[in-house]
Amino acid sequence: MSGQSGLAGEGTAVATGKRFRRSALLGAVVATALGGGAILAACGTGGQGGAAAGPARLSVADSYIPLPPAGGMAAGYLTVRNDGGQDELVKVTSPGAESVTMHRSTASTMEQVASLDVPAHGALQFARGGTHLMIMGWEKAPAVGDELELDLTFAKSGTISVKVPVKELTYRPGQS
Ligand SMILES: [Cu+2]
Repeated sequence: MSGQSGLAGEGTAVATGKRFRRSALLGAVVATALGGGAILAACGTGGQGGAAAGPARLSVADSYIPLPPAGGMAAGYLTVRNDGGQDELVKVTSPGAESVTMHRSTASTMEQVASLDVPAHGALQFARGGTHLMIMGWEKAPAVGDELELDLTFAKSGTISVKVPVKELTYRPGQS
C-alpha cells in the first residue's frame, strides 16, 4: 500500500515522527500504570525500530558505467540515497543485458552478494574498488553516450528504474 508512495511521498518522515511521539507517550503511560521497567525498555526498542521500519525514501544518483573493453563485462556504479527507513537492494536486472549481479571487492578478488543494505537516513554507495555491479551479456555493444536501463529492486520499496550512462573508462563522478 505505502510501498510505492514511500518513494515519492513528501512529509512521510513528519507523519512517522508524530506517530512515534504519540506511541512513546502511550508507552510511558502504560509503563507507569504497570510499574514495569521492561515495558519502558521495549518501548525504547520499538521507537528505534519504528524509525528504521518507516518507509524508505530512495533516490539514485551518480550512476555510470565505464566503457568496458570490447565484448567484455562491464562494471556499474551508483549511489542509492535514503531519506527514510532501512531497506535492502535485493535484485538488479536490465532489459539490455542478460545478467546484472552485485559484487563486493575484497583485497585480491571479488565476490557476488545476494543483497546490499540501504541504511536508514544513509546511502548505499557503489564505487571503484568496492561494491559494484557486474553487467554481462549486452544486447548491443555499448558505446560512450549510450544509456543502459537498470531496474533496482528493493525489499520494501519495490523497483526503481534508472538510465545509466556509459562513460569513458577513466570517468569519475563529478566530471562531465
Ligand atoms: Cu565484480
